Amino acid sequence: MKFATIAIHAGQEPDSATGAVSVPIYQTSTYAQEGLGKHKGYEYARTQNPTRLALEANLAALEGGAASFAFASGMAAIHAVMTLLQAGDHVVVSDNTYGGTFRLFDKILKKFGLAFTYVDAREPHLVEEAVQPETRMVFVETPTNPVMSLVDIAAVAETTRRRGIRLVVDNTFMSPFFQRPLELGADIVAHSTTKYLNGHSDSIGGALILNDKEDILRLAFIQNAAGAILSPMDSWLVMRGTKTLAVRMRQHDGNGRLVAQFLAEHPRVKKVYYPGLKSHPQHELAKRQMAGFGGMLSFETGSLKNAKGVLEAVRLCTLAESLGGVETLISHPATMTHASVPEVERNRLGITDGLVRISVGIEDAEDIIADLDNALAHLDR
Ligand code: P1T
Repeated sequence: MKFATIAIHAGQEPDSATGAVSVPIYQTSTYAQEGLGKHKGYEYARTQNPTRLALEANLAALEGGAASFAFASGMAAIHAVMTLLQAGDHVVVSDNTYGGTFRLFDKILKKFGLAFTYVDAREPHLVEEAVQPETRMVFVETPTNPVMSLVDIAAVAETTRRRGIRLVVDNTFMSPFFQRPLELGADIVAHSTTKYLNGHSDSIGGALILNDKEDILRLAFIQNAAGAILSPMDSWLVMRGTKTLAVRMRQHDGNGRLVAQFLAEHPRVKKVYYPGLKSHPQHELAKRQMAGFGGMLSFETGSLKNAKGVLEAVRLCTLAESLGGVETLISHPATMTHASVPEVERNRLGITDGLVRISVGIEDAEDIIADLDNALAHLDR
């Protein structure tokens, strides 16, 4: 079956008790047992919940994995995957990630004896060169948040496979509709379901999807033992989201291309970061690795004053953190999503005070462009 069909049907069996076509929200903490050790496979809702299990089956099918685990947030999912490791282990990380991911690694996990090396993962050989005898994982985002750099997943997977270490790919920006890292050789896919998978800016969640039998058992244990599970209500919301993932992603992509092109031609915009533009240095890799370019882009206005000018002049675009919802969101990475990255490092990565990020929504593209056109008109050249 093809993607849109899987999105609507995987994990979505009619409810066994009533035939309800929409998986019910099993809002319960526990399950009655018939006798000691006699139950229907459900004991306690941190461990098993039918609504969460339905979502997990859905997400596993969409990413082409054998199993999936849903967590209370994207950060909870990323934290869970890191607890596959132990003190003394080393991780190679793409130097540009969501600021919260860097914060988790740098401010929390380092204290527990994990070591991290950040590399420009646009160059697969730099990943290979950073691998040490203690390296147990490579963690990358592609495209990266917010400067839209790509990592060649197949090339990095060649290294990780040969060295016997895990490759974890945060696939939040593309969603499985445009990119399926497991098929390219990654071992584990991480998501903030808060974004495209849910798609309506009304739920926080995260997920991991993978194939390896032993890691599946380990993550099932971690999910239950550490307990950062996704609630039944949020599981239901994300399932409702994935049913329309295909149609939404097509529209995000169509609008993203139009907005990127508009910005690229605008005399007051210094630079646009969007993998769908021919000017993107990794445009060829984007075409090979992704089935579309999506709705995320950033652009350089040249100064904090200009960035502030745009962010405060827009009317349709909403100034807010987050991304991947139906509505267009606009943000300032340097002071919002990436404030925890040191300034020197931010500037090196291109996360300047003049950088503005847009999560292009699925409104009519003409309206988004008109709003940006109006906001940009006020800027200094
Ligand atoms: O917010 P949460 O659901 O915990 O997900 C964290 C996360 C993980 N990975 C990526 C690539 C992300 O972009 C995020 C969250 N990002 C934002 C809130 C943002 O505005 O960029």
